[in-house]
Amino acid sequence: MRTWLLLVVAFTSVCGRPGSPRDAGQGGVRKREFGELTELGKIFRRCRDKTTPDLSAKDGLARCLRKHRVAEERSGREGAKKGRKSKNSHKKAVTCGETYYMKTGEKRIFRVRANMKVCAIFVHGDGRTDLEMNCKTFALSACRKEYFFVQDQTSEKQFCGNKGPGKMTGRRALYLLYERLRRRRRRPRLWCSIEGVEPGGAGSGVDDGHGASPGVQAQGCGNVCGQAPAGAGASRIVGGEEAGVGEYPWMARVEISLGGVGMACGGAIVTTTHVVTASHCVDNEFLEITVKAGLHDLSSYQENTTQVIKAKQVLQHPMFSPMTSANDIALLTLEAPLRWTAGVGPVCLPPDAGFEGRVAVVTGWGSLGAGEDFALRACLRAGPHPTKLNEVAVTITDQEMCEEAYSSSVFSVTDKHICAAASGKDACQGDSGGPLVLKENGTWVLIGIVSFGRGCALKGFPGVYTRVSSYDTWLLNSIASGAC
Ligand code: 4AZ
Repeated sequence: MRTWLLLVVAFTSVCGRPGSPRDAGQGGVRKREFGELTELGKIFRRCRDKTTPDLSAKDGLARCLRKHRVAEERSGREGAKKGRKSKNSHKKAVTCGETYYMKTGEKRIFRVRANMKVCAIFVHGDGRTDLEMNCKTFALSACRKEYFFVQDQTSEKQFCGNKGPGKMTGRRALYLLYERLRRRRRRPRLWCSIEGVEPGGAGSGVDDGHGASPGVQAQGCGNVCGQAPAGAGASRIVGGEEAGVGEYPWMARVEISLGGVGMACGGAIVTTTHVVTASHCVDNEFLEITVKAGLHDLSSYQENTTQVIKAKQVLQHPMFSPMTSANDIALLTLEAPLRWTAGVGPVCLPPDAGFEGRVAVVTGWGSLGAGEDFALRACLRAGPHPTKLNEVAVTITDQEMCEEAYSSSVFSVTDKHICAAASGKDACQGDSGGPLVLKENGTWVLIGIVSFGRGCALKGFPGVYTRVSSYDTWLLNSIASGAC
């Protein structure tokens, strides 16, 4: 972690994680917090997580819902429509409680009528079709009165008031739930079209209607990813400095040993058994890899908070090129699961968005100063390395400018990279594999993995990171189902 002014300011606050869904109290009767799931929402989530969205599991979701009496309510009008061919049969209103498998070109309408109390539907692409949802009309009462709940295979979000979901594309499945909790004066206005379209590779994650969607998480994990103590990151953007203890719970130290020689890289925890790092850090089949989570100070080992687990599998991206550094991403599978604690937790995978001009944070135990020579991708080099985890705030640069800066380099920058820079601040030797994160709608998402760069904090040469959103699908497919 290179900083121009080496301002290493001790930051002593050991923060808890207020508001984290993981910390939500259990049992007893208490008011539902904003955004927290209702009982129905929880059943809904359970049904989603239990059911794989392949066609062999056809109707599994609907059956699960019926078992929990969620799909019972079918208004006479909607029920009567079932099976009847409408004049406009490609553009049909949905029936509450149904599961739909949509072909390309098919369209359904989810709308809320004034007398509706609850309505849940499941929509899947038929395997060769992506789903697009567009809510053209959205005006509900306050969340304590009614809400619209949208899940896809990896994320979920609740909407109420006038803030509906934005246009959502590239979904393989959508689970929609409207629920009226108490009387409301306002007539609900909710009209969403769901359309089957040719797969187009757009990102996943439920959109909040503000452009980019929040983070993506492995299926069935609930919303535990991307939670950090309040105040983490952005407030302390002056030079690089020591991170707070437990400030970045997804930060992992990846220790690599080859025939007794040790190196270290950074890594990002994404599930209890998976850590994302750079492929160049683990590019040898004889490595022994140990992951340390919850670690802060390398010089005073924190036995109580640090979890040390060996990696049992290393999955390098199949198209990784050590020559050009293309596809510099790898997924480590741990021998045993990590325990989520205040200082150890997962980061979310990112939505597919640009991020240019946004401020992000990179963390690591890498070098505090480096020469201007082209930084080869050794994970740990001699030189001043901090013993405490450092953080640095950097701005995502213009993509074209970065591609141009590295155009004559063998390590070329493509749209599968993301670049970040700030005057006198950068990732450096030893930071490789570490996370570049930013906070998206209250959730921290992993937008980059430290990959390479010319020197460190060298003017005109931003730090280059593997663009994680380009690998969301690869990661999600590589994370064994059930891992969370
Ligand atoms: C490295 O060798 C390294 N300034 C990481 C990041 C950068 C340079 C070198 C970017 O691990």
